[in-house]
Amino acid sequence: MNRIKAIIIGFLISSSVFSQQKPNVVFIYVDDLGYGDLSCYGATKISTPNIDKLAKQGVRFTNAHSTSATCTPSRYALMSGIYPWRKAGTSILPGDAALIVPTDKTTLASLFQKEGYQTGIVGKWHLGLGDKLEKEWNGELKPGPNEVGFDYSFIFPATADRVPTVFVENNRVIALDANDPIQVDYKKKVGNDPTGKEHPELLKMPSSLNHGHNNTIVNGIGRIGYMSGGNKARWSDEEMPLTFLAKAKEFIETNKKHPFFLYYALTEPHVPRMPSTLFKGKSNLGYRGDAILQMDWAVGEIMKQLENLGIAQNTLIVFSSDNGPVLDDGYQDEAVSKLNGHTPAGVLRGGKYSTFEAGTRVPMIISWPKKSKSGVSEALLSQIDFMASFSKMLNIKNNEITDSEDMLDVMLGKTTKGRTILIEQGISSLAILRDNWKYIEPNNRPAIDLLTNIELGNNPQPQLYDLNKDIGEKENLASQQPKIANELASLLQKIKEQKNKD
Ligand code: NG6
Ligand code: CA
Repeated sequence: MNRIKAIIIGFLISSSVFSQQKPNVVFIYVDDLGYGDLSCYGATKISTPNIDKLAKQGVRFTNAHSTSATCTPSRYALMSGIYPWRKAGTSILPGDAALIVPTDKTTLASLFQKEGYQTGIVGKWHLGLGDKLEKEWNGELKPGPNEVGFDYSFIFPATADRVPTVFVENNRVIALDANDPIQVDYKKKVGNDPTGKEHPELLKMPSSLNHGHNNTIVNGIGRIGYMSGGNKARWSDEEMPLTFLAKAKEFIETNKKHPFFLYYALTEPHVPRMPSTLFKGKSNLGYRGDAILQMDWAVGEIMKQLENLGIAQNTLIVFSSDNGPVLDDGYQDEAVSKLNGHTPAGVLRGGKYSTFEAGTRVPMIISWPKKSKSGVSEALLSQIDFMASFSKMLNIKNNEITDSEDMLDVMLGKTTKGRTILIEQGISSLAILRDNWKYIEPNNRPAIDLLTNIELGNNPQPQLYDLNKDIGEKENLASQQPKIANELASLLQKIKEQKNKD
């Protein structure tokens, strides 16, 4: 009897020790932040002291990538561990799209949930809600984040420039008024709210010409898509990021005694850039710079809170961006005219949407004070690898994973032996990296996006760059090195043809 007792007690002690050791994870995911936008990545015209501090205590990666040069596919990959170009329907979603994350597969969130973590998402979602386009915005918006592994969710559905501009908490729009039901349409106008197109005089920030952010006006800003109703539920742009911060902190406070996984997806510095009053004009670089300062401040607030609660040592923080930078992405917000020599993409070519490096090579910092080393790592790493790496960290065998690679030791700075091969997804073409070589498949789409003035990386000829010698992708070596170019072309083809297990 005593032996059995001892075994039980021993088991309880060891499992409680284990549960104490499990780190909390705060995954901070920002929107459209470029490789050169932070002072720890070399920016001199803007200072981001809080993120710099995080970089000092953790590992700062110089060759880390989102899977894609836009938001929805990058976020899909993060959640699923599957390259988004394998799945139709994973490009930038409208605000009324149905959920694209499968509810019957392991996600980054359900991985933690199955291990007994409290899981939460606060911020931008952009992976669809409900099972079809037409939905009852006044009812339960199911399935959503809560059906794919999050115990708690406080989100806005798509992007800040897309309707509906409301918060959705655990499947329901908050501050909903039954007498003022919400309707959303992306094809035709609904209700009587003025649009930016009809009433540009009502706009506090004009839309850029030809970008089309001129449908329903909310908070003096023209949006993509039409909405009516829900007047009390609509957030203001100045308030929304502060609300997200407050909710993220509330989630941490509630779960401080329990292992938690928080996916905190900030909207900054995505358009429309309309920072809170405190930050307006602070950067001297226009609202884009101000939004970056606001974002840095929010990261600092989270770090401070973790320290004050005494859980900073055993909390793993990831900081990264969903795609590269863009200046004019729909609004006349002086992002271009007030740039003042700042280089959002740093030394890289291209930007958001691009198959050149600036499309997907983004800032990434990982810090787990108790376990990770500090320093700079040049290892090749992708956000798609979090699925396999966190599975490893949690001791979970996950057979569904195919494209994700276990990079836990790289993430913790224990080795710099990262990936050897990675696929990058621009808006209209794919590229493959193998060691120092990068091959971009030929593509007949425009070389430059006329709206954003970004070089997309498209070229009817194959492109090959030696990133060790030419990180700015200036010299196309495809005709000088046909063997390498052909090898990479067929490797890319082979990877494309691989079937996923689902
Ligand atoms: C583009 C929008 C851009 C932005 C982007 C999504 C136009 C002309 N441009 O289609 O403003 O909303 O979609 O950005 O409509 S992302 O970071 O969420 O991918
Ligand atoms: Ca984005």
